[in-house]
Amino acid sequence: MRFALVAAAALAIALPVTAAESPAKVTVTMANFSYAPADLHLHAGHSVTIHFVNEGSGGHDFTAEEFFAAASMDAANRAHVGGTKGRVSLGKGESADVTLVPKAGTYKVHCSHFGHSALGMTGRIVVD
Ligand SMILES: [Cu+2]
Repeated sequence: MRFALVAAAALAIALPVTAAESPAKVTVTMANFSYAPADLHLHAGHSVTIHFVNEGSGGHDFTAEEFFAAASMDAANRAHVGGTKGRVSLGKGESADVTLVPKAGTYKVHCSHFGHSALGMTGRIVVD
């Protein structure tokens, strides 16, 4: 039984993934007090994995209610963005991946921590 599981796992790893099926990946880095990149450009209708990293000295988040609400994603990814909160919250040094299919539009991003957006923690997502 154990061998069968290992064999199945090895097979899964060996299966080729075509370029069309593998989602694009982008990284968003949170810092004190900015996002890099501040302007995220995504392709409408194409699956993308957004890798969020918090390199700041404290907690930060990526709040984009309209962007996440408009995007298609499965339940697990929806949970990563806090459901209807539309927010990826990370403690210092944490990271998280969210895979979704974005909808065309221009969306605002901000950090909901007190005072952070005033200090420059804002951004924009352009999907076209
Ligand atoms: Cu912040």
